[in-house]
Amino acid sequence: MKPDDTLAGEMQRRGVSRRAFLKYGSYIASLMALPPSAVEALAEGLAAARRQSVIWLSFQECTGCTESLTRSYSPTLENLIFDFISLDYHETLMAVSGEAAEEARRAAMAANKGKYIVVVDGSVPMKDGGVYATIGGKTNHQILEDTVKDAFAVVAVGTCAAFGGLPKANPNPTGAVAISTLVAGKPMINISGCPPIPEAMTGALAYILSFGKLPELDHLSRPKAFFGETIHDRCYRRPYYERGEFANAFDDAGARQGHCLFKVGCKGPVTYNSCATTKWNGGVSFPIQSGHGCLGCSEPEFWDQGGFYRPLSTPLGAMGPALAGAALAGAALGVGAALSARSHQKHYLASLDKEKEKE
Ligand code: FSX
Repeated sequence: MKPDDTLAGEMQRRGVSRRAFLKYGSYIASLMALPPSAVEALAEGLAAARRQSVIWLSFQECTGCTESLTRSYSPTLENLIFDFISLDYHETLMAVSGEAAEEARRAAMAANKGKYIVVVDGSVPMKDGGVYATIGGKTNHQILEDTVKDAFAVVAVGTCAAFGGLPKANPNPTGAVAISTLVAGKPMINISGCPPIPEAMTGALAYILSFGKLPELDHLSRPKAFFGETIHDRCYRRPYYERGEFANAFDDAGARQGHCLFKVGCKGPVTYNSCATTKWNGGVSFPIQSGHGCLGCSEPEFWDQGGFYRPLSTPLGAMGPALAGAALAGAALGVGAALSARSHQKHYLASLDKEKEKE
């Protein structure tokens, strides 16, 4: 592909019609719940976008984020969009290695000064001078600082990069930190999840390509389009929750009848992500649909928050008629989801604090 080709032009050469391409743009826009006025703008912006240099840095992580991206439902335009992006450095996916790989990173930075996007997965070890993860004799911290200084924007993918994730979990032996604690003065976005949903990664990148700016973000710098609601808000099992019908074990009658998984530890009420709507593997399923509660993997500290199978608190369905009635009245007014998420989070975190005090 010539460097000045547009994305629509490249897709046309691959047999994807402009109409199909614009449809893809509309699909991304609808995934991101953009207003109708922005749908055409995103599709046209994406069609006219030129090759974007992306430098992908991998630090302390399990490579699940890259696996997630490469295992996105294939063949789709999500895959092709990454053919359009010039992925100039990615240790796992690039053909070269060693000094040639480092040279490719330096060359991409020089050729695209101020324009390239740095995608980072994994956290950075800061303890003992950062000796726990080095590449070519440089610490992760040095590589990050060096690469980010001339970048246009930084995208932290995965909970490790966004919040520290597994490497930062207690007792955090390497002094792992999130990327946002080390990057200042650059537009930055977090796409959390362990791993993140592929469409959340491609959708956010498509938005940046189309509009040249970051999408609207929440208080944790995540795109609101994918992280604006809890799993519980959109869970198809929610009617069971509201009626107080729960699985009490993974092999009981409630579980077999598809009842709510709250009592077997589902963290859906306090987890902001789009698994319940976007789903995984091309929209086939998501953990709750497969019979397992949400682990809360897109939230900070999820590894340390009291156990995957521990219930959050008393579910609304077990609150008694008066309180449950008030909550349901709230739901009818459209405020129930937010209220229940907030009250669950409050009770859950308070109960953890009490346990810590006892220890
Ligand atoms: Fe972390 Fe990603 Fe979990 Fe793994 O790169 S978010 S451990 S899926 O691989 O960083």
